[in-house]
Amino acid sequence: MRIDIISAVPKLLDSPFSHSILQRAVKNNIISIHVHDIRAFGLGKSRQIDDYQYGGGAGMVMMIEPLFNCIESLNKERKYDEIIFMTPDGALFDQKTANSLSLKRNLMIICGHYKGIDHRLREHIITKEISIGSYVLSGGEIAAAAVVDAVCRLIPGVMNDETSALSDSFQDDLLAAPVYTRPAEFNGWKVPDVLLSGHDKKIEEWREKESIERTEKLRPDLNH
Ligand code: 6GU
Repeated sequence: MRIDIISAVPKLLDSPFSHSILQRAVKNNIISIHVHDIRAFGLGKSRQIDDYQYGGGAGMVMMIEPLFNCIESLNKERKYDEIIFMTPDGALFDQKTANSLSLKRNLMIICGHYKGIDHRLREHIITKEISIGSYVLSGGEIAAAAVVDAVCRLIPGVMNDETSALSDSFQDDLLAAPVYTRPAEFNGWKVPDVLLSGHDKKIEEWREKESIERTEKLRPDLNH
């Protein structure tokens, strides 16, 4: 999968894909992530990318031209399955969306800043709008990093058995069961006996029961 991210603050995206699982996926050519600075498409000597909004009001708006030109330069190179705009008024991102995006070949992600982007881009160019939660971030970059992480780890070959995505929380609208490692007792705090029993079926039943109980208690909104 190829992911192109358009940003006014590309430095914010230096680190998230340079470590751990995503770094390995990049090295193994399973994913490639390309960050583009909108400023390169800015207007005039000052490379302007934002302007006051029509009708007045506080806050700058990202101009249509630099973004459009940046998007078009990429569209000329390949066909994108989705052109995604990261915005707090987008559709709430969830595991289902991550699963469906993980099946695509080419994704373009646009990070908003300031008051937002000229709405004509949303009307004519953007194919999907995503929010990662009901709160406001100062830009779309951190949200984009969250989406890219959630999507990429689902691509076959990105994770090994140890990090299998199948037993993740949310994969079947259930939270994951608690996990423990050695020592079996610390400070008098014990690991549940069943996990030390070596009895696979009992362990599986215990995990399933814990999953259901934790989901009902902590996330009653999930309908498993
Ligand atoms: Cl995608 N962007 C911004 N700026 N804030 C957010 C968000 C996105 N999702 C939740 N809050």
